[in-house]
Amino acid sequence: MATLLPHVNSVKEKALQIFAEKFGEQAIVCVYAPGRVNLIGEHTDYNDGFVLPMALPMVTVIVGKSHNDKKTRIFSLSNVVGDINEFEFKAGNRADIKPGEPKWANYIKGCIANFICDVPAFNAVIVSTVPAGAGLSSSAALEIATYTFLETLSGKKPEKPELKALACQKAEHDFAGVPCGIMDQFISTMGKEGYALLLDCRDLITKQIPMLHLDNYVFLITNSNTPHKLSSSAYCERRDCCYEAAKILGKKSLRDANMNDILVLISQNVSESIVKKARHVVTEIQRTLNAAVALQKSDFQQFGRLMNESHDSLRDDYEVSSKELDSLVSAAREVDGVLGSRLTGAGFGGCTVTLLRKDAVDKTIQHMKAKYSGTPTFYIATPSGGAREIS
Ligand code: NG1
Ligand code: MG
Repeated sequence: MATLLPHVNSVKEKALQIFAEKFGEQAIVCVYAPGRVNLIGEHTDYNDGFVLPMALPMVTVIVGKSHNDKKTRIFSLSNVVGDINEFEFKAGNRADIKPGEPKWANYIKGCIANFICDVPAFNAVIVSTVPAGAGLSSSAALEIATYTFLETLSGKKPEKPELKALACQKAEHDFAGVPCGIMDQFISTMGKEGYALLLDCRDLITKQIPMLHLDNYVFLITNSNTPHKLSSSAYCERRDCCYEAAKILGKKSLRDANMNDILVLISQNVSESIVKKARHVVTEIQRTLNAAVALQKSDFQQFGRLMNESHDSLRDDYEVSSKELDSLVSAAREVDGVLGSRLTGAGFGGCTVTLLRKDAVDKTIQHMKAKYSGTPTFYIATPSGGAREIS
């Protein structure tokens, strides 16, 4: 059976109750932001390419209230937080806020530092159902939830939602030290119920793709429960390879490269590793565009094929899969009714996403469990809405 996710309202009730116990009064601001699953378009965001994620029913909820003394106090209940789940710091000039320990608080501090104005001190409780380190964007959910909380608290919003996503990406770069692309913050902000989001990471133009006639099909997320280590050098190394390839080709980014350019790299005796990384990016950008067309046409067979090709390219060319992810993907593909399966997120661990017929869900889960050496968790991914205030 797939794990049942609590409804956002029950997460909110829990957060409100903890707030009342902790701070002896009622919270008045309640917001949430979702995690996401990327359906296709992996390691393309920082290459100015296309991505096709959807927002999940997994959410980070923040409830709180501003007050007149000088200290902001945050209490967090999520699996990201180790032993220290309470944190306080001096509110005031946002330019004075610096990253430090505990690490989880840096996402929050980074958002306050990158907000459009100074905010008063506040008390807050954070409760999240987005698993951490699983490639489902727990970090973006925390950032976007924080930013949304600050918007509601201050009554001020940036002119465009893009600026919110960019401010949170900057928080992740500067405060968490993760040089991530823009996909996660965008989908957590702009997710729409029933839609996937095609995002052009070059000019930040978005297109909502309706997931029509999905009735008989469903996306299944499988958490390998082998956490990925993102800030680990592997992500940065891949990024540097791509930038190097673009530089050799005299292009601004690999978005401007095509298969001929891959041949150019080969003819110039560029290292095989760089050629393969570039080839993944070039082919993945095209696959993502093709997948968006297939989804729009409800051509799920084609969508599934493209998911399979994406995984194979991530495994063989980009070299970011793991034996756990490969084994989950192979097991899924063995079941009749499965149209496609791939790793999702940065790789090295985390989750897979599988497109399959609804009536094949139970036997697919059973088969994947039987074939997998570890203990996986399963979630049905329904396309959900982006961050908002909850009244
Ligand atoms: P995950 O692994 O889901 O956190 C990371 C990046 C994305 C993107 C993907 C690969 C972070 C926070 N996010 O996602 O921007 O580059 O890898 O497609 O690093
Ligand atoms: Mg993350």
